[in-house]
Amino acid sequence: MKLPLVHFFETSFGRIHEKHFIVVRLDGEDASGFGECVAEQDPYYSAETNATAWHIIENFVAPRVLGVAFAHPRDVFPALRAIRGHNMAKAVVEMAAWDLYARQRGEPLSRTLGGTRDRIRSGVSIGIQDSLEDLASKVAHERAAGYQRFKIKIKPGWDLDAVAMIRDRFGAIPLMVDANAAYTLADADHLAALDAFDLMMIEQPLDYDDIADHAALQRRLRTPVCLDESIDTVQAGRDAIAAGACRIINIKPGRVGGFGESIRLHDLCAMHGVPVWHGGMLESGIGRAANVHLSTLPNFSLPGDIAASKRYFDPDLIDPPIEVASDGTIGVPTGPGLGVTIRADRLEGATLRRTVINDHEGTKARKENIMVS
Ligand code: OSB
Ligand code: MG
Repeated sequence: MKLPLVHFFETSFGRIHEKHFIVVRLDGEDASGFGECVAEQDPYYSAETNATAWHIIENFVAPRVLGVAFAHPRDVFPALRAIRGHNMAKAVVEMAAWDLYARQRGEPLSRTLGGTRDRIRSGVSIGIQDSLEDLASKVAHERAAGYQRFKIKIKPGWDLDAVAMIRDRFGAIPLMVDANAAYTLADADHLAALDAFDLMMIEQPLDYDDIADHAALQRRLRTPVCLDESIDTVQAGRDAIAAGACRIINIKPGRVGGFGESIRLHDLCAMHGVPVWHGGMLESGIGRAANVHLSTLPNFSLPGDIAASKRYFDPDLIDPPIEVASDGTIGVPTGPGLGVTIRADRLEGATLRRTVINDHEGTKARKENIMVS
């Protein structure tokens, strides 16, 4: 799919104006399930890209899933164990299987996942802007919309001044920063200056594999460290907590291999008293609705990066779009599965390429490639 973004989004690794992503539809006997892959065009947030995800889904995930009688969608991820890494490719199929299963049972996905609330707390992620003035007007706009937490992206050269400006102009709003791995431990003194601003947390300041360095940094900061990119498996979460590398974890199901692994990570964090919140990857309504459902689990105790559809896409691929109430909460859809209507016409309009993979009695996978444009 290709969808234009309402506003460009800039992180420490670059600016995008449109979103390219894969949607998987999994057809069962009496229903279909949908999933949205969070891989991007470039291997900057993660090693995966849309091209690698397509390759892995088509050649390695599909043959292990199609025609197999799974008792429960939690059995899908373990069935993909032979495939190393590629969690985003695995997750999109696994999440479509959960949606399919929930629809077959006629229950909202939140219930299938073990969720316990009917509204979730919403926060916004504000990208790097061209000027502090632009940042101030973004914060003012999102504050007026009622969001419960404000996150700004930072990088060297766009950090202390941006935070100082927000504290100066907006006072004690719930504020945090996300560096997307833009710093090294050599920047520890610089990052410690953030302690003066009472931030809720600093997200992923250092590199992906730097668990030990994050632990060293956390020892020097009063501000809690939250890990995103580093936690690409449940085991990485366990090791990061044991090492003292973070006090908070951001869960994105695409990053850890789907809902089953997200639930395991959520439960592990709960056991260690580590609060979690749901991350976002600029998803269309399909992935956004999935994120809303997962956020109903009890240890998602902090507002997540799940904001209104209209911040990203207009129109979104779903009806109704995800909306945020004036108290900064989002109602959880109550219909079967994702509980939102995926607009076939808009899906069609956004489609760049489609592949149909069939399974006949679990023996031969027949593939039919259709280039749409
Ligand atoms: O690090 O959380 C991140 C978007 C793309 C890639 C990585 C990240 C993000 C966001 C946006 O912060 C969250 C959202 O609004 O979807
Ligand atoms: Mg992040």
